[in-house]
Amino acid sequence: MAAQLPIPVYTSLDQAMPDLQTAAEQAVRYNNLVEEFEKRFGHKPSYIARAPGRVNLIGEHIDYVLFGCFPAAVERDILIACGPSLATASTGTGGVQAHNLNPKYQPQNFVPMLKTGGITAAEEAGAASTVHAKAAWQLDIDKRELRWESYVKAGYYGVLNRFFSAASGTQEHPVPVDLLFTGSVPSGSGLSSSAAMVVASTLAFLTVNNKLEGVSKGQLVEMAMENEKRVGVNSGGLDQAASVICTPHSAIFVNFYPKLSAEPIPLPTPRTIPRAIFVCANSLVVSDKAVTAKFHYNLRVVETLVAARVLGRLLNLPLTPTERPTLRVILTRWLGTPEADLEKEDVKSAIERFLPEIEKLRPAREGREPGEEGVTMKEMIELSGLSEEQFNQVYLSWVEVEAEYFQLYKRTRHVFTEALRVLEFREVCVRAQATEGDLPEETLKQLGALLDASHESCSTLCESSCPEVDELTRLAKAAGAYGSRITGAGWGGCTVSLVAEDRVEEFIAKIKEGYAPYRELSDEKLRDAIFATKPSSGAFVLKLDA
Ligand code: NG1
Repeated sequence: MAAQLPIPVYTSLDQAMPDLQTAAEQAVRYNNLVEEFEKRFGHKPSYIARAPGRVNLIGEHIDYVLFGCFPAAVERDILIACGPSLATASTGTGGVQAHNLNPKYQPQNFVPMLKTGGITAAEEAGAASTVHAKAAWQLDIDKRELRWESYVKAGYYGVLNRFFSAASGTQEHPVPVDLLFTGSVPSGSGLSSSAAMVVASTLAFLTVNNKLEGVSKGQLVEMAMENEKRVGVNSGGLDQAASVICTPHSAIFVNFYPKLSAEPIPLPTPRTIPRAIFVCANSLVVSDKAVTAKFHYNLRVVETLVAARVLGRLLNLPLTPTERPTLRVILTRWLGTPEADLEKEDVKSAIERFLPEIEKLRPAREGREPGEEGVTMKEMIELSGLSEEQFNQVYLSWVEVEAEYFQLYKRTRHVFTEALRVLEFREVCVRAQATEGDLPEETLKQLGALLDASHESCSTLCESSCPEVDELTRLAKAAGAYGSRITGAGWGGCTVSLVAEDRVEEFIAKIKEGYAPYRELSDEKLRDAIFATKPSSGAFVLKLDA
């Protein structure tokens, strides 16, 4: 249901913020952005599009396999002041002037081109306004290099191809747009600055082009997911769903199969004795996800996809040579139940029953050195039952990956145990919600134990952690956290820890003392690196006075 709601459009900050104090605090930032926009572009912006980052409480590296996750939006966000451009001469049809308040990110101008097989439709037909039947919009995105405007272009792509392509039957042209960005989500930290950038950009282009009406939250998530793939990471929908669908005071249980759905679940902390909150701590190890994708993120995507086929074969399930089922789909085939009939409780018991089956994937260890317990590319192709050509076509033609050994068993074990922990986490929260009066500390201990187990699995089976993040989780536990884990894609980035509210200051002081990279930081930088989070609202548009 939450995914079917429209994107909120507010006319004042009081409507958009969970309380008046937050509205007053944020007003300074919003006003400054509007003033700076006017200085740079010579006219007032019409809207501010806003998309938050997120902290994933539990459920890592399972969204692209289509298992549910449990994120909450954070208060840190991306804001874009935007409006139709007056500088049509320099921006052209649908041209964009994109500026960023952060001087690190240089202003960028770009114009989308409608191309048919390498030449523009205008070149082919000799008229700038011709929209060719097979033409598609193109914006140059260099996937080898991380550039801030790539996320803006990625957001624009989906809007162009959905609303301004010949296939959509329109003769309309996109309007030239001026954009001014500001952001408070630290990049490369696992708090999803990239998804916030793509969601906010998609939203800004939809709004300025007057295409927001009729677009549901779920549709915006799907567009943003598709758009983000253009930057080179084959991500699932966790970040985009959190950034778009979350509501204040709640996390969401987001499910991707058989279709996107989201259930807001209030966190039990306000009624637990003691109260507890989530604290994010940035390891300050920056993971450049787009650049390392071939041996980190995209490799996990391919390993889990191949594991699904191999497991399907070992279990004698029906498989066609050209399909690429996920582990979630393999579970459904093994159950033989139509997916629509499955409730969360059924998925949970199905996973519990399925866990022994995945042992079939365990590689024979004979003749292998420790640490080489995966399979080579040659072995993996053999196990898939496909010819080398078929295998390359289905699993490698759309993505670049690099590994000596592919860890089909470890990744699969991570996926199913993590999917189970998410459902258990949800269950504890739902039970707490239904309980009258104060909740016992036991509830926090249960949630904490699930966070710890999740981290252990990310570290040893998914292998998406790094020594610094592991150290931070150990320090967090020693400083009294109920549980602590890596959040987000990993190989750096942030941890999230569940901490008793009355011990947060002491907790932060202990981490500062224990984690060497924090000792040098100024108070301001430290506040940026380690902070308590309140679940915030999802994306919205603020309509400004004309
Ligand atoms: P972050 O932390 O934003 O890089 C990535 C993926 C998610 C999910 C997590 C791991 C993107 C945009 N997001 O998140 O879909 O797979 O890793 O759980 O790539």
